[in-house]
Amino acid sequence: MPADAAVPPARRPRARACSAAAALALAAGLGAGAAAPAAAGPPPEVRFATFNASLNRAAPGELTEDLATPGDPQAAAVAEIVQRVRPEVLLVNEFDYVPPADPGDPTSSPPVAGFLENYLGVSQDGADPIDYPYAFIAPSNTGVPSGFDLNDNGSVGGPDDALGFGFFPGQFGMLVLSQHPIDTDAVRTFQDFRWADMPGARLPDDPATPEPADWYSPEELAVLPLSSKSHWDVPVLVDGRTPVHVLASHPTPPVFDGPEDRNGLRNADEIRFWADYVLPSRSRYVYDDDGGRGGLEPGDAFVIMGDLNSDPFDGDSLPGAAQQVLESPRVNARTVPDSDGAVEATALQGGANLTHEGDPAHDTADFADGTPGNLRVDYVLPSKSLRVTDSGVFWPVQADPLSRLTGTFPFPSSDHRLVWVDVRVPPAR
Ligand SMILES: [Ca+2]
Ligand SMILES: [Ca+2]
Ligand SMILES: [Ca+2]
Ligand SMILES: [Ca+2]
Repeated sequence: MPADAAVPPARRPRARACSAAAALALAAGLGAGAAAPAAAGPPPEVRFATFNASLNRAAPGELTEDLATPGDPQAAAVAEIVQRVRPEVLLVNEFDYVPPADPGDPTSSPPVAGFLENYLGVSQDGADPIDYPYAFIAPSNTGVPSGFDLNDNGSVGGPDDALGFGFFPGQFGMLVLSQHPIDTDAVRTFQDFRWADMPGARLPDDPATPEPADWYSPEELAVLPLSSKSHWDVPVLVDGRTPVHVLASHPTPPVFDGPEDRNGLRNADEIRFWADYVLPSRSRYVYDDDGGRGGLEPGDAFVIMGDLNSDPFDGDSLPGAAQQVLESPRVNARTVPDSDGAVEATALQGGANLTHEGDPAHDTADFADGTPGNLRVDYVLPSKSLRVTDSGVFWPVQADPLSRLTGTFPFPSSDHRLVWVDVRVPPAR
């Protein structure tokens, strides 16, 4: 096996009908999607990736501090993975939210600035630095006090009574980085959309009472959002003109609860939100944080990205939860990103992995092997209008020197692996 088997080949945008200017841009190592002029030939390929990078910390300010200078070994390993794969559009899950110093410039959020300047922008162990001129961040429900005893343990407060599990507001947030411009005015967020406002919401039941779906009181449901972090529709403009909607989220883990399964049910509805959002016939109930109604139009191109905390076959999520998006008539899920490293990990780690129904090559997270085992939980799911040309999961086999970046527990970077998909983006009409 070649030493760099886990590293995807560089994209070849317009390789078959390359203009001289585009060839020069490529030779100069520029992101051709962002830099190349419009040219005849096949539509540009764009690499989209999602990575739950575990860039969360135990207390507010810690991530800012860790990224303010080079030398945080975990952030360096995360950055090197990004530099090796070189996605043009990247969703980072588990990146603590800190408001930007300049509200109009997301890259001025201190940990974002630190990550860009001190890690991604600096060669990590010989890999080329990578620039992301465009970014999007926004507040997260994690760690925001609800004022209610949501977990019914008899006291109010703490991470499990927050609007989304977290020890402080913004912990486990999200970050979108892009080499293509972001249509900032068209971004929509769904942080405040209430779970109870979803028709047919899977509201949990308190098994100790005869009334159905009564785990949460009406007062609690009046404040409880659907999204445990946030749901974002971030349109990136490929080549500065063709919108592709990045649909970013990080549904709650379906565990850490009781027989009422409040987290499993919420996880399934957080995933369902996108299945509804991409179908005009099902999205009428949706409202965003600015009061805008509805979802995508029939012709809109999109990529659903994120750690959805649901494997289609194994683990603890509700049966069929991941299938809501995988089997959507608008989603192109035929090509499943895979890796040799995940197959090797299942063989080496055994345990629950050996009883899994899902193909181990599709796993994206290295979880405990007693339960639940390694799972496919991280997704990059393009719309059917986008043709997939290549894809993969960055999970090198142990003989690959880059295996030092993913490793074994306790992981040098994250318990999740970066998932990437290349798609052809037809120019907007
Ligand atoms: Ca409580
Ligand atoms: Ca009940
Ligand atoms: Ca494992
Ligand atoms: Ca598995």
